[in-house]
Amino acid sequence: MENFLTSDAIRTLFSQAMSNMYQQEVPQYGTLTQLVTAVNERTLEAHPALKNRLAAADELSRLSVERHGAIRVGTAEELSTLRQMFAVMGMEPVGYYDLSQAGVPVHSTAFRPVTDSALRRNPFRVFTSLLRLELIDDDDLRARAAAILAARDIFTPGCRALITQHQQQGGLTAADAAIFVKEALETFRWHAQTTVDSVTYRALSQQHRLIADVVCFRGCHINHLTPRTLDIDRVQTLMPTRGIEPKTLIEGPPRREVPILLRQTSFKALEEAVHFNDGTPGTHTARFGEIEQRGAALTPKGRMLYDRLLAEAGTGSDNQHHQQHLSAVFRDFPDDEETLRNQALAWFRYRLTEQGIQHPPQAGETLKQLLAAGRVQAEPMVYEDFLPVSAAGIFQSNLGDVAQARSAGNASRADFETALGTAVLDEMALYQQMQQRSLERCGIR
Ligand code: OOG
Ligand code: NI
Repeated sequence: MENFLTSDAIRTLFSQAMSNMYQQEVPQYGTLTQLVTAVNERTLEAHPALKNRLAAADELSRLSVERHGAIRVGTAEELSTLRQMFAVMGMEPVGYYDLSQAGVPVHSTAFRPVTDSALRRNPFRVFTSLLRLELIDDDDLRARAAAILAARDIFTPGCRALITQHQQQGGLTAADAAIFVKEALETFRWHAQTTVDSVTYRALSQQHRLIADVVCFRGCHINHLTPRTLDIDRVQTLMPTRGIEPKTLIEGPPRREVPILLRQTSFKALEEAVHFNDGTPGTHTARFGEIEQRGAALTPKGRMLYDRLLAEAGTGSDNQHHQQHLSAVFRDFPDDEETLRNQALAWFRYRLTEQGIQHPPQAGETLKQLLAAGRVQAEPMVYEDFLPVSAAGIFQSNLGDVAQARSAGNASRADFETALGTAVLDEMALYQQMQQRSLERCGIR
């Protein structure tokens, strides 16, 4: 029996290699990561209670390795091969995101680990979008884009071979895993040379800048990597001191006592030099930097309340006012753990305290009694996914600020799953199972 590396270990090698590559490619990402690390350290020093609870929930160690990235692909074959590539790293497609309602001609999923232990080790996620060529209204241009995409292979032969080998053997040795990581990285590397001439590039770009970004290159370059901060407001304020200009608004919920879901901000995409294959020079704007602050995962009931309040708040043109307004609107969202739990607005992970280990739950004792007696403790679960409205805001801030309306709400989950080659997992079911299993581990049924 061969000695295989765990998928957790391969994922960590890969996310580290990706981070190193992106740091070389986009130095501002390195600067932003340093700022996030500094702010996280200060936040932990200033809030020992936060530090203790993160440590108790075994979440402190994952913080420094935690990242998400984003990529965009053009064909069903590319998407399904990516699914198989990410499977080697223990990452599965979770959730369906329809961005067409925001005028972005893509639909997406998030590849991420799904088990408690894998998430604790390294929750690396990749937000992956599939271009919807059917939303290009010019017939000739659509056919041309499809032909260009059909002629490229964004995976190296070595990467394809190791994916197959993994499927056949059920694992990879450390030596093979190292080669796999190196080969897989090639898919996400930046190419300054386009596969098309300047006329084609411009025609596609005029349809939608995203279309040119997906169609005109040899690979699906990683377009951002996002470290997790414990204080996004502070990082947003400090970004200009490091020469980084943030987008105007922080996306997502307001600052709260008990953070919920996901707050995000980014800096604008860089205008980078490219060479068209007719020999002329030009520029392309795709790659940027982003940070996120993660909070509690919400139940469907909590999520409905979030969506309603977010829609009610609308957007603003000034972050300070927008945040104040959001905070006012979100007064209707309970902001203490007990109420969030009692009203079943958020998911929780339960564990036995020292006392609970000494006096384990007996048949007939209720969860409420055990919590009151301090024998069981509840921690909100971290939200591991994304938010479509925020994602649309991030996309748009990088496409020039004018939204290009495409098709108002045109979800096509079935088409996406056909392209992917499998159904996406339901994130709510995953949280529910994690909560249930934590209760069972405590001996509560
Ligand atoms: C993806 C944008 C969405 C997020 O964090 O919501 C995203 C993209 O621009 O390709 O990464
Ligand atoms: Ni992102």
